[in-house]
Amino acid sequence: MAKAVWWKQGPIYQIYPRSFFDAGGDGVGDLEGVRRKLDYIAGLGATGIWLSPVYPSPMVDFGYDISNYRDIDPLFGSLEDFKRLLGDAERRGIRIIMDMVLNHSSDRHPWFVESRTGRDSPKRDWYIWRGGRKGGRGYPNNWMGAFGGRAWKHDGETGEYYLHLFTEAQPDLNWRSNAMKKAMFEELRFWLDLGVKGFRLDVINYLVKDAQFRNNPYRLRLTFPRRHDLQTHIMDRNQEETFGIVRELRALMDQYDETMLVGEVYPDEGVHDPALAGRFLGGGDDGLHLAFDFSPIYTPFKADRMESCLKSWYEKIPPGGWPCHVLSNHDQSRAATRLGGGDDRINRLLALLLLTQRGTPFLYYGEEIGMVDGRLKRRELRDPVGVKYYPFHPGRDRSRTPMQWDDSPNAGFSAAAPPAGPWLPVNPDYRERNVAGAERDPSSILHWYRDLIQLRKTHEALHSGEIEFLPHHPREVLMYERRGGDERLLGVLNFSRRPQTVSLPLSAETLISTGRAKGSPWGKELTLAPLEAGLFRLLPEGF
Ligand code: TEU
Repeated sequence: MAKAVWWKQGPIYQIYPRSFFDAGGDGVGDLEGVRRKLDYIAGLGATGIWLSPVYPSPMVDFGYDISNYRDIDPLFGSLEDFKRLLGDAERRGIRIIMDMVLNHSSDRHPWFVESRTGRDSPKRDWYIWRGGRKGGRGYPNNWMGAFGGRAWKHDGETGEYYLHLFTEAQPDLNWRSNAMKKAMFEELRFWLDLGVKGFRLDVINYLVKDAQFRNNPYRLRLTFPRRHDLQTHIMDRNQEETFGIVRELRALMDQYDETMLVGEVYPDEGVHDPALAGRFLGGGDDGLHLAFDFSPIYTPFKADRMESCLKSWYEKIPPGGWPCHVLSNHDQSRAATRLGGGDDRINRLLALLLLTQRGTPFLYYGEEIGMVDGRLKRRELRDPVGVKYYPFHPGRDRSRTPMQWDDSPNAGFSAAAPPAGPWLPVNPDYRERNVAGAERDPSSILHWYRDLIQLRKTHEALHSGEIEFLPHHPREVLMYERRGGDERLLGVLNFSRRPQTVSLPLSAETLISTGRAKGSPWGKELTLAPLEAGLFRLLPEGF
């Protein structure tokens, strides 16, 4: 049987290290904590881990503001801890990819400290500096920061503005500077030489900005008052030159074995843009290996909507390219809340959807036990977005609450005693929803995930096969065929809360289903229970 390379096989498990497991007992998760849970991750069947940033950082944006690209923040451990984690993961067949923030650094990064010393600093053009309009007092243009206010900060010392598309503690790097690019590529090499197998590239489509710094046009939106979302970001993102840099990044990766780049391609808030994500895959072998299309995150829980969303994503994958899928991450409301409303039947359906599509599935820690969003009080908020926009925007802390390991205090995440406790409150539902309890219960959602991942691994049709969506069935049902090796498998998902009957192209037997026993045979008609999701093997003609 054809074996898929690790990053095509997946799933890749995203860990937000602050919230995974706190081995040090200070209330914040750490690398040693991740290392101790490797058996759990291996048991799940993940082939890779994506670690959200663990580099030294003032933590204004919880690590997405890097002040040193070559080390580990003491909060998470040391470089030695990292190497130990890497080695132990590798022994279990798990690769590690780092989160890499190329668009901006922290304002405490020595590069920026040097850049801001004067207009003639040798690193001045490593960042984006502009004089003001109207005699120097007006902002250089109308660009807004994603985390509030203008994207320009006036610097008293040199009288110019620097660009920061996120907080002012995150100055944007200038990717038109070859010296900066060269230095940054060396930072990537540092990790590749250590044995890291790739990177998740933060806001990769933001790297290059309009050469003339023209204004963004405005768009109409009836949403919460983030002025940033009232602009169409055609000037501060998605510039043609970015694709050239992506090709160079790919060429660097190609010097190392089995490495992978996955790009966060961030569209205008709420906009479906699979075409944009697809462009980052280049011709299939000269762009990123994978790119996130966030359309499913903006899609409601409806079979027909999900189908058109997935289809349009597949259409944008270049020949030789490879799709990936994501339902939850550290920025968004968890799918279990957003789509599932806490209903485990929906969580199981989503798991089957994610793990039986064509392309690499990404799992966000806790998704496999159906963790839901935390509900935080104002004083508990830590995320700069939540703090700034309270109560209009919930911020991102809700999807970053500690992993729920067991029903002991702090959900077994940390031994930190009150009043300190975990850095974010544990969701009180941990008493019923936790790994230890799910392990003991063979009918738990955790076992459902494991079984699906196992199936994905052992069926070529699932991990490497083609996909085709089948027409002619009730609108509430999503039905697709996966074909590979000599097998034809059928995913049938009832998105409605009513029974639904579908006709199958051939008789089938059950591989796995929320509604019926494994192996049970079916004629050409299948009646699904409410919210049932199943995977069926089509039997040869005549059965
Ligand atoms: O996210 C990009 C981004 O634009 C989102 O943070 C978005 O603004 C947010 O979800 C509010 O709607 C990436 C990282 O994933 C995020 O964690 C970082 O904060 C951000 O870049 C800056 O590095």
